[in-house]
Amino acid sequence: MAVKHPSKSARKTAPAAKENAVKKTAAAVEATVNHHPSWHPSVEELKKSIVHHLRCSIGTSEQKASRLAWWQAVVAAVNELIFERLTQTQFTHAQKDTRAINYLSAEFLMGRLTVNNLCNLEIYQTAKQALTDLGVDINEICDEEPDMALGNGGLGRLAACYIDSMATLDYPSVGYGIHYENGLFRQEIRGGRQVERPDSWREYGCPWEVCRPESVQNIPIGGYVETQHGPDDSIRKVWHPAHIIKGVPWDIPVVGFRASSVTILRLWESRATESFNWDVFNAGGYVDAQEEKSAAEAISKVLYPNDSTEAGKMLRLTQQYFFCACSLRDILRRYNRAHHHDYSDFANKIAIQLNDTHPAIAIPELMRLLVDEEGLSWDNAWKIVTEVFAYTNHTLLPEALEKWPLYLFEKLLPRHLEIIYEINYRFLNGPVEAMWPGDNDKKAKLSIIEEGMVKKVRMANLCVIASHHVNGVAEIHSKLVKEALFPEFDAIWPNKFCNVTNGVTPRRWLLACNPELAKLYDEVAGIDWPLHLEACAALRPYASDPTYQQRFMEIKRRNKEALAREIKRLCQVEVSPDAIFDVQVKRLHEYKRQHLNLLYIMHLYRKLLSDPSLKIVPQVFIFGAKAAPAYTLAKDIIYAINAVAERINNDHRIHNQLKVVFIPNYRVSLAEKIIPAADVSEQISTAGYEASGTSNMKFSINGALTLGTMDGANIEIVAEAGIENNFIFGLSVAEVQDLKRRGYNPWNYYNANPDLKAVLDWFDSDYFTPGEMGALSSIKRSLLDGGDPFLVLADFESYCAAHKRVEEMYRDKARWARAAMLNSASMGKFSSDRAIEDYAHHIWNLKNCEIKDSAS
Ligand code: 26V
Repeated sequence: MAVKHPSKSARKTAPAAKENAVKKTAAAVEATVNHHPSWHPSVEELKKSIVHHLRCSIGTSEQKASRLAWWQAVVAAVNELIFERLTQTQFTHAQKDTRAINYLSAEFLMGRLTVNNLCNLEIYQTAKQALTDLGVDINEICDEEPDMALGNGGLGRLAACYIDSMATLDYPSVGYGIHYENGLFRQEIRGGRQVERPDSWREYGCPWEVCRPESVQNIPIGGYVETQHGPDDSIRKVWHPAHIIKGVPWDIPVVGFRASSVTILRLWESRATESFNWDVFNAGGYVDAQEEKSAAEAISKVLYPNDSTEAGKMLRLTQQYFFCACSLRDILRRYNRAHHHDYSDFANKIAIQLNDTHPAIAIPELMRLLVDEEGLSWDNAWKIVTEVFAYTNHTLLPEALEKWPLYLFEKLLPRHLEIIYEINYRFLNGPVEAMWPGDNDKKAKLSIIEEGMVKKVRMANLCVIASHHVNGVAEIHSKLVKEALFPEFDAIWPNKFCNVTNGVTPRRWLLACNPELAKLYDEVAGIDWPLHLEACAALRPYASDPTYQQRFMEIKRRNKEALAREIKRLCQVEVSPDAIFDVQVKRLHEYKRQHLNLLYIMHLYRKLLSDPSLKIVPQVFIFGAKAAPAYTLAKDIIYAINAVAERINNDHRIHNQLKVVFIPNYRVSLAEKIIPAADVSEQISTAGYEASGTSNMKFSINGALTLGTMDGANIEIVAEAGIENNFIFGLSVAEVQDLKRRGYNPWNYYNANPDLKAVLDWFDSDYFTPGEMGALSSIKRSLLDGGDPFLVLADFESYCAAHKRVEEMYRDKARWARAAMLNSASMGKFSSDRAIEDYAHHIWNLKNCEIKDSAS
């Protein structure tokens, strides 16, 4: 199925808002292009291709095919279009020897690819029609696709949005990560509690991925370092590794919108090397050989459900090293195809972004490859390294900043440890000594090595020292990174620290997940808004227009009805689309304060019980959250939400005015159904703790109002959408710092507020856990005896007041519709395209590269 692409000018026009003259709906455009065989397949062509693949690739027939088989056939047909474009993209990049960004991330939370790829190719309607003609429902077969859950939460999903934008904007780019056999665990709720089950996203194979045996890498690990003395007093370090692990690359195509570029996400799978195995095997050690094989394969077996600090340190460091070592060899191999081991141009051609400290080990590994293997001098290699790497910080939580025990390095990566020592020595005796001569306290604070009972390697310090730029992910966060986390580094390198506010891809988070709203934007903003989200501002003038308000709220209504059906199916709870859908979906963590939300729900329930005539706006509180398996309090909070939900949902005294649902197994594909249906977006972290948040952006784009603190990107969101169109409450970052400095005592709030006291005391009863007195007490304990580290009690009153404002505004339908529309229409800044342009211009110094049609 040969498909040609139109010229760039036809694919990308200026922001459509400026071109109100010709406004066509996307469906209309698809309809026209379908008559243009050189651009898109027609319905007939696509049908033919799907049936062909059903028969010849999948080996079944239209009569017998299961939904899974239909899905596989659709993917095979779509891949034909994608691979042609991928080849063309790679050919162009190689021919022009373009500078490229290599995005290193231990996580890519891709979710499902089918609908997204169809939308980015602009053939969703064509595919829908083709399948309808074949008697198949596109939604049903797309629901067959397992999520690629190769990430924990915000950080991993951000990486997925960013590679979508890099491809869309024609930036030469590769995403590098780990081909986990098991992604983030599947969550089941049994008796109200979280149970973790393995997630096997490719149990029946993943039709999007392609194995590339020609690019396999061999990775040394363990062993010892020999120092060899040369004749001229020179010293050579020779690493004698204990094991060699094979890295097998799997490529997943990343389809830019309107197929501008098709780039790749390259994920490394670990395997045992045959040679090693066979030596042992031949010597009669079959069991040893099997063990060696298992150990090697264990490396990419499972994604660590982060936030669990202690377990599996060794394996996690091995994972990080493994994927960085594979990726760097791959980068060097590509570079050397054109440059034949002349590294003078390396930093001009290669940029590497470190997504948090997880890939920090790439720094000493690149030094090792350049110095030990390629024979560069230390100074030359260090110059290259510091021109290549940039680092993004994603959290200020001290317990989340990676520090690896030194003994692990000695065991796994002895040569890397030596290199880290050398980097550290030169740093402390160079810039640090120059700025603070003789100040040993400063040296101890800034050293890559942390002294103590167990010496540790501070990965963040290593990243800051080696990177040309260090960025935070929202204005407030970047300010704190610079001023609170790394002030001395900022004093040494005043231009190193910067901000790139996060963004999300409007293709997945509006075009694909909310087709009706997307259509409305086609109409008012023109069809290019997915490339220029700021064009959606064209809806703002209509925010007070009753006709548009009605249309906007009818779309929301239909999304709520769809979610209500899903909730019925998944939770067996009946909820009314007339109620406010108040949503908090995100990883469970104390700093995100799901328990503040729960306290309010219990408070509201208590009010309804104590005043049977009380009429409130009906409300449905919707939760979705996974807790790290070892995080006991987080799991207790999930249990508490479910226990409270069970009681409230079955209490007829409150006349269905209040419902609570916990949707199990929250993941990207559920987010795509939940977010378009939300009225209220709960973004209630303690100010200063949520680096950015990205679901806050997705909710606003889809017309939810933010109920949130002045934290992370919330601050920038309400600056764009108007604070009066959202519900801001609670202590600010400065007030949090101040209260903590003065000494925070949660008991004061408990004793001063009878409503709060009553709700907290409820946790000690068996009201929500009949027969199990005190089953929820751990939450109360953490908030009182535990000192309430995230100031839940301090913000309770202000949170209640904000909820009151929510109810008031919701009663005024026109006011609400206006606020919802203004939120949605004001999110241009939060497109990941803007974020990637920021990175490209300010950090990567990267130019885009247009991919021409293969036939032209
Ligand atoms: C890691 C850990 C590990 C140990 C214990 C506690 C803990 C808590 C959080 C984390 C996650 C750290 C990295 C991360 O996922 N950050 C998130 O990155 C998003 C994308 O920039 C951002 O929107 C979120 O605000 C931020 O939490």
